[in-house]
Amino acid sequence: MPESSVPSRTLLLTGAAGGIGTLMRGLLPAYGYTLRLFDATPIEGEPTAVTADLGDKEALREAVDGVDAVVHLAGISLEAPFEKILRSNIEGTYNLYEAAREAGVRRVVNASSNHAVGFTPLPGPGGPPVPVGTPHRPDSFYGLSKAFGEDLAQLYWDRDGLETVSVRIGACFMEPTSVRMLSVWLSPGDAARLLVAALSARGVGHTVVYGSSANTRLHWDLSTARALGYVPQDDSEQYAEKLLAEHGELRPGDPDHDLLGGSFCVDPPQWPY
Ligand code: 15L
Repeated sequence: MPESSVPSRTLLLTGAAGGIGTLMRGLLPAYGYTLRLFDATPIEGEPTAVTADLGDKEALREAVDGVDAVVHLAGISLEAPFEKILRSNIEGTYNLYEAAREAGVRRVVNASSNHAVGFTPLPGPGGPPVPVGTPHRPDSFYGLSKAFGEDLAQLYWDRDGLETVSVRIGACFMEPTSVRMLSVWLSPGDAARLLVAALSARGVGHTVVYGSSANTRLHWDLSTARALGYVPQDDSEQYAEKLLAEHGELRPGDPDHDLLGGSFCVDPPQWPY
């Protein structure tokens, strides 16, 4: 496996106007990165941001030109009709990888999701955490597109030597807002730390990691993320008392208790068009 280059410094950030993109725009520059922003939605106060969608191959070619790495957050991040997922997440991610390959970009950090493996049963108390090698079991067309993205990344590594860290993100928000999120929460600060580790580690080939903080109620294996140098600093447990008082403990029979993707398995939230 070839060693990757020195830590990447100029990044293309796709999905820069989205929830995680907005948080990372605020946090990544402090780590010394220069960001080139890309989103289908114009970003106020960012006149140099590229406003284009992932179907625009020419815009993607220009956007990747000269960058050291890509942090790919763009796309639909909830459930949607298959045709829309196909265009945005499947064809769009392919277009991005093609542009990156042609431009000789060395590394992509790809936003995958826990919903690529959403139908995986959760371990009971004391059971082993879910490993990254667990088979894909998408819980939605959205999760299916994330499973595709991981396989696409593997192909571009095996065939073209383009490295990727695929991050199966849990739920990245300022605070957890449900009992399920006590397990899958990724604090914004830890998200930045994880991205920096994924950008800086050497020789990643295609590595899949779960993306969460060091939550007391964690039920997946963070060891591949830690092996990149990720040292999470947050734990959702500080919010547990309040959330449990509001919602109660999860019980068997509730998808949030039984399945990794929780309620996405039965009623995935829809992308707001
Ligand atoms: C995701 O992949 C979604 O993009 C995000 O909005 C959350 O709902 C998260 O999963 C989750 O599992 O809570």
